[in-house]
Amino acid sequence: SHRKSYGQRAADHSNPAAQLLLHTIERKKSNLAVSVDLTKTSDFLKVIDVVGPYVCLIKTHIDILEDFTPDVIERLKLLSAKHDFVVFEDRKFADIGNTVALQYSSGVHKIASWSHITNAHPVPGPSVITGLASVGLPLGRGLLLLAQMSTEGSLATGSYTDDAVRMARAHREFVIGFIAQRRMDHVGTSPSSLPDGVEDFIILTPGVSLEMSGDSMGQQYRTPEKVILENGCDVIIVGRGIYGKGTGDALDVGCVALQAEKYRTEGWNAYLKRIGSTG
Ligand code: UP6
Repeated sequence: SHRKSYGQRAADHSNPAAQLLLHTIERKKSNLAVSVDLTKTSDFLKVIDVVGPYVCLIKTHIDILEDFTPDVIERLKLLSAKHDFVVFEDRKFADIGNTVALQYSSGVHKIASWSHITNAHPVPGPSVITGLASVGLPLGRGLLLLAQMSTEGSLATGSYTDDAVRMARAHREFVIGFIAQRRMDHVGTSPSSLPDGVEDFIILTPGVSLEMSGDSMGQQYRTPEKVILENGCDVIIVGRGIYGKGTGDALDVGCVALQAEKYRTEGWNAYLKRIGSTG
C-alpha cells in the first residue's frame, strides 16, 4: 500500500476517521501534522490558525493547557472546519478498559466528543482497544496504537512492536494505524505475501525535524524524506520544528507559517517520490 496514493487507500478502510484523514491528505496535498504543544490557549489557537492551511491534521495535548475551558474545544472545532483538518488528541491511553473508557468519554476534556483520532499504548493488551472502542466506535472515531516511540532507549521494540501489530489486526474496525517510525507490513508475514489492499495501516510518525537531531530530554529526530520515502510512513508529525520555543510575544506567526509551508513541501515531495509520481 505504500506505493498507492492516499486517496486510493481510503477505499481500503471502513473506519470513518481513517477515510477522513486519507481524503484530507489527498485534498490538501499535505501529509503534515502539527503537534501544538503550547500551554496558553491564546498561543495554541493562534498557531493552529496559522498552520491550518498547510496541515492535514492537528495533534493536541489538551491537558497541558493551563487556562483550559470548554470554549477551547468550540474554537478548535471552528478552526478544524475553517481550515479542513483532522483532530488527533495524543492522549496515549494505557490503563484497564473500564478506566480508559471513562478517561476518553468523561472528565473535563471529553476527548471522544471532539477528537477524530486518539491513541493508546498496547501495554495493557487488547482490552485497551475494546475499552476505547466501546466509546469511540459509535462516534466514528479511530485509534492509533503506539507500536514504536521516537525516544532514545524506547522499550517499544521487537516482539512488543510485532504484538502491537497483531492486536491491531484483530481490531481493524477501530484501529486505523500506528504511531511508529516505519511501516509495519513486515510483521508476521513477508510483504509480498500480502495482496495489495488486504491490509492498510496509516503510519503517523513523530520525531521529525529538518534542523535538529534531538533535544536534551531523549527526543530523536529524522527528516521528512527519511520518514516518508525511506521508511514508508504516511504522516509527519512536527512540533518544535515549526514553532520553536516561541510563545506569547516571542511567537512569530510569519515564521511559523513559513516553517509549516516548508515541512508541507518536504513531506509531499518525499511522498511523490515514493509513489513514483513526478508531481
Ligand atoms: N510523540 C513523540 N514521540 C513518540 C510519540 N509521541 O515525540 O514516540 C509526541 C510528543 C510531542 C510530539 O508527545 O507532542 O510528538 C513531538 O514534538 P516535537 O516535534 O516538538 O519533538
